[in-house]
Amino acid sequence: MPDSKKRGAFIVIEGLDRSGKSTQAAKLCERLEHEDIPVKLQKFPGTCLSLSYAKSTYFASVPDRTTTIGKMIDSYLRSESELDDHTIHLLFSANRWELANSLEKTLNAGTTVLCDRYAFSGIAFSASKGLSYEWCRAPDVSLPAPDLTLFLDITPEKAKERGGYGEERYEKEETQRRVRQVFARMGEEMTSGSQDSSHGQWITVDAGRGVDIVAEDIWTHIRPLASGVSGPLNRLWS
Ligand code: 2DT
Ligand code: MG
Repeated sequence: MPDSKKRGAFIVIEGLDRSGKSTQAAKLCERLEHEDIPVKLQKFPGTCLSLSYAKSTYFASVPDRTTTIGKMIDSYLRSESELDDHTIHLLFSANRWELANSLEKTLNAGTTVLCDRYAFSGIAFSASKGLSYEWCRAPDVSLPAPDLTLFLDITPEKAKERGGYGEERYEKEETQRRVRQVFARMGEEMTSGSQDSSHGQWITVDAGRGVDIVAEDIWTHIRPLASGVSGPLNRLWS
């Protein structure tokens, strides 16, 4: 049971496509529920989902990019529209900002939030296209910062073996390889102490292993946060 004086933990799961984010988020949700920890799943790009909705719809891979901005992003990812790289980057960030207030309220009400992708995907995917890393980070400065980010690390080769990529814009081995390089840079910066700690803790998890082994590994990092967090929410990079 969570401590009523504490807020919920803000946990982000990041990684390449096919790294197992959705599978692990589902397992983690179930485990937290089993421990009587109130938990909500949030997906970016997308909207906030209750667990029952998540179980019935989200994990059946139905796109949940339901806000007005989410719909624009969805159309871009499906190559149904073209947008300048800067423009789509700002839309992804705007999608986080439009959901930031409700996210914060949920956390302050004592509910743990599990977030499938966040600002780190924003930077990794846009910077991999050649946009400046600093420019990519700027619009997400001062968003609610996660307490913990789990980066599910997998090689693009191994990810591809898991049934291949889908049809969306970034679901190509070469793209994923470049994105992984930016994630690696981010991970180094966030664990080296060369930056302030307002981005929360960053843990790299070897996601090339079996589902249950990865889930157990993840749980060891989540357990200390499961009963809630005492301090206020940090702001990303500020
Ligand atoms: P899913 O496969 O998880 O639905 O993601 N992306 C995501 C960005 O380029 N910028 C962002 O800020 C976010 C959150 C990653 C769809 C794709 O959108 C990319 C893959
Ligand atoms: Mg995808």
